[in-house]
Amino acid sequence: MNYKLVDMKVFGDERGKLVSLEGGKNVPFEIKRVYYIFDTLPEQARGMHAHKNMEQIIVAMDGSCQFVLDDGNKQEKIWLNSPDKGLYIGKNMWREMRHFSYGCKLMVLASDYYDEKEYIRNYDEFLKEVNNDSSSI
Ligand code: T46
Repeated sequence: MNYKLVDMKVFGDERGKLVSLEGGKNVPFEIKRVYYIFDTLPEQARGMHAHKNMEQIIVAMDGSCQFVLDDGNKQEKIWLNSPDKGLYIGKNMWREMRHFSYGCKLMVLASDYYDEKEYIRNYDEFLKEVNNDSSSI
């Protein structure tokens, strides 16, 4: 499974806490894009796609949600619920985000610019890609 839940180093004192993310250092790629997701709803799932090459680190800045991660052979579910945890997702991983808490805010660091052609939004196509099956449906 090409994902990892990473504990971030937290600089904390009586004033609060700070986490620093640096491309090529504790983030294992050059950061080309940052986006964030907010105003989500518990009954509305997001994701349902994979990326051909994109790597990302996702942080729940506030609230929580569940990620369902699927490499085409097995599925794992993890909760993202703390700003000191980063979910690294590499290429060819189908993801679904669901069970958002009210007020959940996700920040995402991405290894490349947005390119819709880089998405796989059809699950059968994803299975073909990961199984390296060149035959058409
Ligand atoms: C991912 C998960 C965690 C852009 O125009 N630029 C962007 O950088 C992004 C990320 C999206 N968009 C447009 C494309 C759609 O029209 O914003 C709209 C919503 O995107 P999408 O339906 O892909 O959102 P999610 O939450 O399903 O997925 C997003 C990322 O797209 C995806 O890469 O891994 O968050």
